Amino acid sequence: MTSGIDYTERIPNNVDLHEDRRLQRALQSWQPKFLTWWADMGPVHRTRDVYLRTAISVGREGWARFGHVPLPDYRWGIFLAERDGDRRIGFGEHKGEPAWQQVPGEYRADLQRLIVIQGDTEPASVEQQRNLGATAPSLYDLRNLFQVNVEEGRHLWAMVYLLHAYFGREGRDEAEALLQRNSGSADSPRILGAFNEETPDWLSFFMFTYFTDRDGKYQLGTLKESGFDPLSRTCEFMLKEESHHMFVGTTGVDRVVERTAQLMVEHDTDDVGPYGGIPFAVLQRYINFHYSVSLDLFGSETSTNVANYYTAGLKGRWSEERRGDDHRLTDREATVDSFADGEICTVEVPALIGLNQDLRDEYIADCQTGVNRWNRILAEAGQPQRFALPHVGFNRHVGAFRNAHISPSGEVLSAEEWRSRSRGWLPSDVDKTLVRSLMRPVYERGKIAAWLAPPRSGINGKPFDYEYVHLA
Ligand code: BYC
Repeated sequence: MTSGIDYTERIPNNVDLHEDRRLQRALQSWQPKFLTWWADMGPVHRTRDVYLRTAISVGREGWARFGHVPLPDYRWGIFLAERDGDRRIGFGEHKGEPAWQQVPGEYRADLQRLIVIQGDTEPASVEQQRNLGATAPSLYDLRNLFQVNVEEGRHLWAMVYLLHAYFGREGRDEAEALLQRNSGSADSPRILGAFNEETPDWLSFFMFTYFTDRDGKYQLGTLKESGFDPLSRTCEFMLKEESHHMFVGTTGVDRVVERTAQLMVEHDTDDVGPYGGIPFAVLQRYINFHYSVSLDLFGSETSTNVANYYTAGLKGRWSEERRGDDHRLTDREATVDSFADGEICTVEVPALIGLNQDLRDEYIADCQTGVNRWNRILAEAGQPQRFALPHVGFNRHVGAFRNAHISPSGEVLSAEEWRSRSRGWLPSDVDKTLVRSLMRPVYERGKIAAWLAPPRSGINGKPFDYEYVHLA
């Protein structure tokens, strides 16, 4: 395998695809279906070209090229991080054995399922975001949206490559199904809940890229540890691309908060809606929604699935290498959240079955850093309000709290209390209407919508007023 990528090939790749004609033919027959899906379900907004980053190498020193590309000409390809011939499995009952280059028969079904679930989220997010181009707040933001979209498309390619290369007929069928399920479809929805929610406005987009893409970061981080080396290597490279998606979310919400704080100071009021901003309380309700929906993506606090994945060496922990234990966990215990007899409590469980919460806790700590940033922006503007992550049991549909009614501050409520009070904690129709009313497109170079501040710097050293997108 080479670290450079040959763009003269029909499917650019660094996996020596030309040496396996059958696999190459199978992927070449999937390629037009992908392009049809992109045309039907991908970005609706017409552009002449977009200033995009394209991967050209997986090496440490420089892996991307920037340039204006017509979206339909974007070259999706297959890129795996370089192979470490000495890599060994770092956890579970196969700890210390050489990493697998082929799928072990006994783990085939589990691995396929993990890859399908991961693969399903990638096109789902493109579908969720397909109409956002019509209301972009600036050309800079429009470019970032398309960058995220093309990379999610590439992450789908990454999973489809694994399915085709290692899972035979069933893998090929699953690759087809990834294009047939659709976000929000009544008959054939996407697998995980958050990927069937709407992303109807740019505030939702920034929240999604902050909270939901961050689940992607953590899940990919655990799959990067996998004993199945091709999965590990593809996730390692995906994580490089993923960091830009986090950046879009983090700085996107920063800029909304900055503008809201400016308007609060200027007009001496919390109610900045009439001045073209998004009020603090609305932002808090969007945080509540996107955070709680994203927590559901970690599965249950106790899960035999995750115990089996770990023991088998398929899915590790976040920063597995840095953990100071035996990396097998067979005789360890962990404390996880629970809800029993109408009370929020914790229980001791075997550490292996508590691993979903282990990952979720890492994620929560990371989410808190964003809240701290946004609160600093408010403090610097001299405003007393502070954002907070809601209680982990708030608005949950998966896991220990799925049948509980819990307020953002962690109060246990009756179903009736929840019905009357939850409207104040989740985005209401009035909030959504207000946010949508602000979503008027701004396509003029260097201009920006009134509800968010411009970015501190542009992309790849370009100024904010660079022509990031040429419209059709
Ligand atoms: N919705 O044992 P349990 C990303 C199912 S995001 C619907 O508690 P487990 C991205 C579960 O499948 C990262 N169903 O959970 C972000 C199981 O079904 P089966 C995506 C759910 O299995 C933005 C049953 O309930 N990658 O990359 O330990 C843009 C019992 O589940 C949900 C991954 O998630 C749900 N929320 O963990 C673009 C990594 N939760 O098997 C991209 C791969 C659970 O009984 N997936 N269920 O039929 C996994 O590691 C695990 O499957 C999960 C669930 C963490 C999702």
